[in-house]
Amino acid sequence: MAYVALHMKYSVLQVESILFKTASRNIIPNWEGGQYEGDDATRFEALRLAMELGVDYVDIELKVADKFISFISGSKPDKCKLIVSSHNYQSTPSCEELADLVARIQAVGADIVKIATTATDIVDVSRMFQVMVHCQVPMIGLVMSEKGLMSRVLSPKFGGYLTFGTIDATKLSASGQPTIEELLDIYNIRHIGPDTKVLGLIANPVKQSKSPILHNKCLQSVGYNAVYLPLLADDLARFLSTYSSPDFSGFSCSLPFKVDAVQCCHEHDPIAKSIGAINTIIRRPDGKLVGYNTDYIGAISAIEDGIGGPGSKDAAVSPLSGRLVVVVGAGGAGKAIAYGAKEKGARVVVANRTYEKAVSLAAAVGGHALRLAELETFRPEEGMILANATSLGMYPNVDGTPIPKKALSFYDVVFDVVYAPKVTRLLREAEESGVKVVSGVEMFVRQAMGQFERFTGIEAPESLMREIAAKYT
Ligand code: SKM
Repeated sequence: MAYVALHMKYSVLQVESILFKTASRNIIPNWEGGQYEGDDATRFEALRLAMELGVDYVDIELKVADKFISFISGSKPDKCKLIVSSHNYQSTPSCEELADLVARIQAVGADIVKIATTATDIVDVSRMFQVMVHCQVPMIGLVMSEKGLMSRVLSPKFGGYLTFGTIDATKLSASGQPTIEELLDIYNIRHIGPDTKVLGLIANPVKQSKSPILHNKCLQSVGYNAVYLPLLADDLARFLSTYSSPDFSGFSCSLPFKVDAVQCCHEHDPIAKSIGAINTIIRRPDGKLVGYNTDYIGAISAIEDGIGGPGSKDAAVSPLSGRLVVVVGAGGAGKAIAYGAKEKGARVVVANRTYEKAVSLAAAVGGHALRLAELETFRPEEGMILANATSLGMYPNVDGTPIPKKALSFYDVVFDVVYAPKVTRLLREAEESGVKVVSGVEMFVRQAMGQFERFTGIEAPESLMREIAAKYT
């Protein structure tokens, strides 16, 4: 058996002893989108045998449910529940179509309705939630693909009968399936219920992020009833207007949405407004979205501590004061660092692939703009500080770097916002060139502390955060 179903009311041991389906996706027939090419007679026999051997559930597709029910003709033991399922590997239909499907599945005599659709956009999952909360019979509603992950983790919140987790991450029975370990240890699924608040990182891509593991472990440590999800979105405004209930109470926001987030929020913290980028969104009880920027303090304090020596961050004068800071990237993170460097009295140079964006950010902080190619020879003075605020070098494109290695020796300190991997190509080459480096992990932890406090109103457990960041980055 390649996966087990996690029944909300069962203990782990009980769950693992349930033979839920005779195999994985390869027993779903090819006409239902699976890989099973055999005949129904053989499959029906296997399911009947499983029933006789005492399984708790059998799962049969709606298209052949009538045929299967006549085949077993009243011989189903009382304890065995019949799940009747429908799979859609292309899309998620409208609420009306889903409700109609529920009614058709109920009509054939299912004990449990199961519908698995596919998310082409994360907002598709909301339709499954709507149908699940209104369903009068036990229902399993799952939305496949990475964009559908929410449907699997939030199943207990929206009244789902059970959810699926794979035992082995390399053997998924459907796309987007988390592992049992992730469901239990990271998402703490046994504690998710109707009142659980939903937090998460809205980004694209999002898989590389360590925020879910970091925030979930910290939420658990303080006993706060919330779960933090990776939210792979295509459009920030569409996401926020779809998941607009008070329970969707806070979000981190990363590439490529930090600048769009400014338009999406009703109110802004003054610093976030001046920066023009937001990495934290809080939904107030009145429904209004308020935007903050915790990147700024996270990055700048990490760089100040990294520079060290006299004039450290606690001194009246920042160690950045009077220094030349070269910021590569003019997106959300670039804006936060350029703004912060200027606030600390540094002179700022901005280099960016799209030169016009470098010009506009440089103008906003009273600095100068460079083309990316100019970094190779740019050396107006000694003691410069380089901050990479692009995603170059981030998983999976770990070979990327914003500047040729030979130019790194022009700098005293090199900082990278990328923290996955912990040692990026930029940081490795800087170290090889004898330059002091400041890891993105420092900024990651510090910006997350600010977010955690806004999400929960509770002081962030800093040492636990550092422990988790050290273990998982
Ligand atoms: O600003 C942060 C964001 O809050 C979380 C994050 C991540 O999880 O990778 C990266 C940064 O953009």
